[in-house]
Amino acid sequence: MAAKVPNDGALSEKGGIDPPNSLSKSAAEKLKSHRKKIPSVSQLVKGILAGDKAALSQAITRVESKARKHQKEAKEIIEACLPHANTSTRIGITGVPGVGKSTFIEVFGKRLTQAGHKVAVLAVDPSSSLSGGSILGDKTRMEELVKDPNAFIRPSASGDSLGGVARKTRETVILCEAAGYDHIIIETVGVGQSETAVHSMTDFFLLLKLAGAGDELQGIKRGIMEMADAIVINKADGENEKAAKQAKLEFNRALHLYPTKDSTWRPKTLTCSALEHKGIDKVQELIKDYVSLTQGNGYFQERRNEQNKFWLLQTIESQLKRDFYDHSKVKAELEKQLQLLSENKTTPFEAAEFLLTYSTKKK
Ligand SMILES: Nc1nc2c(ncn2[C@@H]2O[C@H](COP(=O)(O)OP(=O)(O)O)[C@@H](O)[C@H]2O)c(=O)[nH]1
Ligand SMILES: [Mg+2]
Repeated sequence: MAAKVPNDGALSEKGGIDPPNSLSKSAAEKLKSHRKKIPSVSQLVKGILAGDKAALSQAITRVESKARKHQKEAKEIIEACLPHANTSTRIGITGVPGVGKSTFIEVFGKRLTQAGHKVAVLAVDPSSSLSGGSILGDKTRMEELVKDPNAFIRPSASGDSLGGVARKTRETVILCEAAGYDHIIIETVGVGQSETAVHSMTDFFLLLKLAGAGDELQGIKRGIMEMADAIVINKADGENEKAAKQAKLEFNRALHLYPTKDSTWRPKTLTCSALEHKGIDKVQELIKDYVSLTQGNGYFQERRNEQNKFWLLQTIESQLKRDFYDHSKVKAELEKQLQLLSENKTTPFEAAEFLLTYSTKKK
């Protein structure tokens, strides 16, 4: 084989062994990245507004980056995109692993793009820093959508706190909207408080469920029923169809126990089979009905305003907290106060007050 290579003399000196794959690959990538010019903020903004997926991806990477330089750039990009944002229907989808979220999003997303829409799929999954992004693995289940020029799928941002992940996702939504995506689907597996986070950044919240053995209402996290604008029982196919219909009735009954929402929308229950593409059209119609109702009565905008207010306060709180604990003097004094506390020489309240005065002093 080596004889076919024209300059095999040089090769045979190495005993005919190919250079290690990983080495040559990383070396090639290094070379490539040196040659490729890093796009400027204005280039990225221009790309995003033109709907260029590569520019969008690169901008999101800046949003997700911890480097100060990138964070500054991200801020500029977001600012430039903001006037073009706020244009989409934001849909939150939650449900336990295996319920069929990815399969559902694949079919639902396809329907939307076929109707001329542009769909972005994002995820809030605080656990994904361990698994490397839940959607990443799911991309195989979204085979069609991944290839669709009118769909954009982004694995969840990793982060050490839900607040951090949620912020990045919210900023990513702005960029996606500026890039022309008129439907943003945000998926969560419901770890910790992630449902609440997704609920507070979406217009419509959909809970995917499975028909169980008569205990459908058990094991459902408190508050989720209240958040849901629709409960959709998936896998309503084959032998499961009857149980799904039964579950639908039960959920419907349960939903009626909740007070009417500010939106005046009555949460609905549906059944579907993402696998057999059945009932997805009904879900699509339902969301359309919801949007036209809430846009008509002003609730749609009101809720977004409320969400903005929530995130503003949330951001202040987390920033204050971080500044406090990052304060060099606080760090040292905290240890001392904890020691005093253990010796019964102070009270938690006195110690807290003492420490809080430090955070207002200069570092
Ligand atoms: N029978 C049936 N299986 C489904 C349906 N939707 C999804 N599945 C299957 O359920 C499994 C989990 O689906 P997936 O979309 O990955 O769930 P996720 O973890 O919620 O994203 C896969 O094996 C799917 O093929 C459905 O409507 N009917
Ligand atoms: Mg999935």
